[in-house]
Amino acid sequence: MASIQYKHPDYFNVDDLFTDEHKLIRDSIRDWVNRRVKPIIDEACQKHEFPAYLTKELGEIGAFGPYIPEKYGGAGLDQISYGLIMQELERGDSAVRSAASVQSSLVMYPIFKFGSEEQRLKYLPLLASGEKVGAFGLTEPNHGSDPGGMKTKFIDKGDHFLLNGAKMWITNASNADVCVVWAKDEKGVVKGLIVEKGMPGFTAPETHNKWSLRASITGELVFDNVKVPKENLLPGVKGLKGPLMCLNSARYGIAWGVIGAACDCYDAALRYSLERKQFNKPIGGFQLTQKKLAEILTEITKAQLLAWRLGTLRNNDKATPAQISMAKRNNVEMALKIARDSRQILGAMGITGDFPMMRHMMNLESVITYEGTHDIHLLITGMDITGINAFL
Ligand code: TGC
Ligand code: FAD
Repeated sequence: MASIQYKHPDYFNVDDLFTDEHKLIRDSIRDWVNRRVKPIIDEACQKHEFPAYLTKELGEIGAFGPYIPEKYGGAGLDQISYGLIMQELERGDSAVRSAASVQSSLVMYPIFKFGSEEQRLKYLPLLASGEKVGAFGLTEPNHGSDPGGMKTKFIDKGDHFLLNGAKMWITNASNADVCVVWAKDEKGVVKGLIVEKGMPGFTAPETHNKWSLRASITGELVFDNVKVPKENLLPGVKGLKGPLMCLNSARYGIAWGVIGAACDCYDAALRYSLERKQFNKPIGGFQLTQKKLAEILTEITKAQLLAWRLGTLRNNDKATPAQISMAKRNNVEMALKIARDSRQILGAMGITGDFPMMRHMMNLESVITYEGTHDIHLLITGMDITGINAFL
């Protein structure tokens, strides 16, 4: 019901900043989310299941690798289009945006950017169409915020590499056909390897019992003497900057995505506040409710402008990693606070699955942690403005 009535907040006419093509793309994804995600997502979360049939549909609507060139199965779109797609998907659920942003920014992007032409042609079209699912293995049990300390390593065995180690908290893990895995070579240099489902010694157990991102698969990637063909090494990058460049793209997508979650909460809260009466008048008529709604809309508007500006910088290849960190950090915190404030506007009704706030709120607890925690992004900004590295 709420999804059919959805009215997107645009207080500062941000729409005027988009091209007709941007609006067409956004509206088509919005329509798909209304039809295919909204009606089923609460039940999927309650059951702690990713609706697997959505993967092929995400491929069909162009949500996988929108900015990857058409030659490789992508749509060749710009960064604003990518952001708008993430915004609409996350209005549905962070799990759906996660599925698209991992596949696009963390699997297709490194293969496109650092892969050989053979690797691009072999993997990208299948990932773009959703025939293959991807995962990105950086985080380890003992190395989350400091991925540079990773222990996963590979050694050169002449005609193949031998990979050992484990990755943890990996989106899509048990479902993935193609994993981009970051590991150290014998000299301790971080490099990317493509590990495929079914390689002997490779297992991917699922992580159960999550209260957040329940409609997303999370798991481990375990490598026990996995023989990786030499042609599966990504030849175009060495060092931690490889995975961190992928994170720039995914963090950018999150800065847009969470606007969708916030708008969904605001839309439901505004409508409810006009319908629900207490003391013989709509609760939207009380000053304290108006304060919440006005502040929510102000924060959404600021986040929309920040994301748009970051998108224009990225279109011109001018966005710095620190600018991306600031936008990811600001917009996720904004969305989490809005999920809480809008839930309060609904009183007891706000805790039910009939409304999206609790689901978004729980999801956003992961979003504020993954792709760099809230505090790590603050320290990246701190380092950028002072020139002093607080991590050392
Ligand atoms: P540091 O010594 O600062 O840097 C190492 C090298 O990397 C370069 N660099 C970057 N390059 C591109 N983009 C960035 N954002 C970069 N940040 C740093 C840097 O210039 C250096 O290059 P070079 O040529 O000198 O070697 O590295 P550090 O070890 O001190 O760590 C810095 C820190 C803490 C900022 C970084 O490691 C970090 O961002 N930590 C957070 C980890 C994180 O975000 N993990 C995310 C895992 S993936 C995930 O969560 C997916 S969720 C999926 C979903 O959506 O479902
Ligand atoms: P830690 O690094 O142990 O941090 C714990 C706390 O310490 C945090 O509050 C942190 O901010 C703080 N802290 C750490 N260092 C400092 C410091 N120097 N100064 C101040 N405070 C500090 N990873 C992948 O590689 N691929 C994925 O697909 C992926 N998907 C994920 C999906 C979900 C649902 C979740 C929850 C996580 C996922 N991650 C993935 C992992 C995610 O990136 C990490 O959880 C995140 O980077 C934080 O690492 P950690 O959990 O080990 O926390």
